[in-house]
Amino acid sequence: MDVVTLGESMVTFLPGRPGRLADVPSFDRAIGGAESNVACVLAAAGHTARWVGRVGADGFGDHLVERIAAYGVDVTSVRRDPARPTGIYFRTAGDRGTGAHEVAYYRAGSAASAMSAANVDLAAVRAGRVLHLSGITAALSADCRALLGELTAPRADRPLLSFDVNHRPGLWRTAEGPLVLLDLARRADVVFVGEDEAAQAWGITGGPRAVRQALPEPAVLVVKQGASGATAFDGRRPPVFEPALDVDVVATTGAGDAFAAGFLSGTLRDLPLKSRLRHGHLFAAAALTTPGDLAAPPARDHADRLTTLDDTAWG
Ligand code: KDG
Repeated sequence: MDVVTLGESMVTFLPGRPGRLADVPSFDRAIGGAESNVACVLAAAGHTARWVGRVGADGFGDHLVERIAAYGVDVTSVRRDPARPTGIYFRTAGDRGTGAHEVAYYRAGSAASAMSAANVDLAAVRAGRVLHLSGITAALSADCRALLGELTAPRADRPLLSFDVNHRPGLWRTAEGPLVLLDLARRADVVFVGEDEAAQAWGITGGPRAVRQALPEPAVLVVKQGASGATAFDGRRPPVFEPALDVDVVATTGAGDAFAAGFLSGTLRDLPLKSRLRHGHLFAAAALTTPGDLAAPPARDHADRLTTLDDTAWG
């Protein structure tokens, strides 16, 4: 198995038209969940991927498992909880200029929030070359935080640990969120964080180098700089900045997951840092130009052709 991801997936309700949540009359059902998004995109990019999660024994749980499996993701370690529901969420169409949108989560007490080291198959989680986790899971419950603590603890057979900070202030019920996220990021081998997240969570405002100063531990740190691009630090050479593709944004949700999947795809293939960043941007562009949280990236040979275009084609 190339990659295993663990986290909460939700049935997502996408607005039938733009406007405030209060005004949108109908929604289309889709799927979301940062970590299963990463698994789906990696599977679509030709990697073997497993998603580990917990959903209710309900129709929404069936829908999630079936849709994620249809991407080619291994779902054999997903557990069903007869006592708790599958999480769902609604969102509005992003503002065309800023991408800002309203989100309404219905996930408190969800099946996924009951994940713990006692009910998750830890061997299945550790069975990949890469284990991808995100800060969203830490916000779900104390049990989920303890599970992440267990999975990120140093041990000889730990897979390459990838961590997307994914700071969701609206999900945290305690004030310790930023510190928990910093601690988890420090334990990981590959970390993804937005410049805006670093400012919001940790008060770091000096750009990518300031983020690196505060987070020297991960072997690879990727600081995402929104529409302008991303900077990667690997400790072996000067940081590498790559501009993002200039696309007409339909919805920003899921773009960070697609970026992480692209970067990890390049990591699994041992591509140079610049190429990993370009795969990240390319996969993110696919997500940015669709309304849902998830979009399949270009096929591998196509992605390779696009990411090896001359620098002039890349901004
Ligand atoms: O990154 C996209 C995710 O935010 C979305 O799919 C839903 O996992 C989700 C969340 O917790 O917001």
